Amino acid sequence: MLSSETIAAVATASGSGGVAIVRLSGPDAATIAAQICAREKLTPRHAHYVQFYKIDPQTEVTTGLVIDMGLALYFKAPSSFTGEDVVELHAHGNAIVCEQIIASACVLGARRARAGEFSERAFLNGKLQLNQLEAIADLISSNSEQAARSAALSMQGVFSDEVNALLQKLIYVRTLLEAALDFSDEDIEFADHDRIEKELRYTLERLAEIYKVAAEGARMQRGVTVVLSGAPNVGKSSLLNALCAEQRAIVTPIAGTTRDLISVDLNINGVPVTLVDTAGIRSDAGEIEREGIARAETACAQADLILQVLDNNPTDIDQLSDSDGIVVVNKADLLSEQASRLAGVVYVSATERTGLDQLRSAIAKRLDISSDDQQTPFAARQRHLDALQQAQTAIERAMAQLAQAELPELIAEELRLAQQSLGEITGEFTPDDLLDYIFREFCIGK
Ligand SMILES: Nc1nc2c(ncn2[C@@H]2O[C@H](COP(=O)(O)OP(=O)(O)O)[C@@H](O)[C@H]2O)c(=O)[nH]1
Ligand SMILES: [Mg+2]
Repeated sequence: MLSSETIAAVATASGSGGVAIVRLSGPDAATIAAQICAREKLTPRHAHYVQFYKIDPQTEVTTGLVIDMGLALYFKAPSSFTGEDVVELHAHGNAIVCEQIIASACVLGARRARAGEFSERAFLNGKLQLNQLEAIADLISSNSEQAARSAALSMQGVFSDEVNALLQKLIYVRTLLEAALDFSDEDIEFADHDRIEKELRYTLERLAEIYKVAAEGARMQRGVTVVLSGAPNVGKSSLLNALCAEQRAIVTPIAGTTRDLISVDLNINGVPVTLVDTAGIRSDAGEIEREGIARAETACAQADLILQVLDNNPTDIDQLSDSDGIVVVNKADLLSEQASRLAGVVYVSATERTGLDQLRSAIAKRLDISSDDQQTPFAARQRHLDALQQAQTAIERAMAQLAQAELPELIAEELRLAQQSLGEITGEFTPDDLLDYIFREFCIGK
């Protein structure tokens, strides 16, 4: 499905820089670019050192005015990112220069690209699968080395290969069921029954493994949220300041100082962590503080992990359970040497900055953040996780029906649904409005 329109946009980040790239894609990309560069034609995969000329909007020919000098690179269809004719014009990194080049391209019949339109064309022309394009977007926005590495894996197709292997399995089982349908009066023959069951069981196991890796990858992309919770004045804000080595939150000896949520971005073992400071929870608070407490409660409900902060006199330590997160006793500097220390509790002093490394390792351990030598998970998004889960439920239903010797048609229908869910990940069965939604999230020029 090649588009008839040629689109243009700046592919590089906005702002000033050494180089900026204007990208053209579509049937007229090469002729439009050649006119801007005042060349007869461009040779594919050849770096032309050229001058970019301004095109007159009235006469639609060159004004002879040089906008900039740079390189023109022509990627002939289908060997390009979009699968169409693509030309990259490498100019100097200035918004006004780029704008004049794009305006000239538009005079010659191009139009400005919409957000994500280059990626959309790459997808529609079968250059990359949907989740690979999403991985490019994730790579561009990743903010830790691990997130970038996992996005690069998905971009290379590691995730789609896994999904496609599962799809092949489901198709195979469906052919076994089709064969059984030919003898529709009888039950599925015993030999086939066993084979189908074995295959489905295997598929479910693989699905669970892939889900685990994808969930880890998804968390790495979005980062994790860790919330500081506890009574007023235990030193939550001080701890946030100590962990980010900045005075981000106001600290006073007055209970109820923090009202709004304050968050800082940290990096723990290569994973982006958003640490959120909250209002201390107490019952006799005024109106503003009550709103702060409500926000604190919401933050805790949405957190990946909660740090329960207590001060040096932790009377209520026994009431906290494992599910409450990590118990952190602050103001350890006020504890006497002889004071007993509980196992499983992290002792820190925000003001003396002691115990912070132990706290960081406890956070990493609790979040199961993989260390460098472990296998890097591939990047995934929530919609991929949802699709994996839907496929899993459909296969489970199919297995239950198989066990009850239901009609092969019913089992086949469940497997068709599972296949459809998995197909949504790679874009094979993705409704148009979802595609639209996904690509419009991308930025212009991508
Ligand atoms: N001695 C000692 N005092 C601390 C420590 N951390 C915080 N404080 C003090 O405890 C008071 C309350 O601290 P703050 O961070 O505002 O507590 P929050 O209400 O839980 O946010 C302030 O006077 C801090 O200086 C600590 O590790 N040791
Ligand atoms: Mg505070």
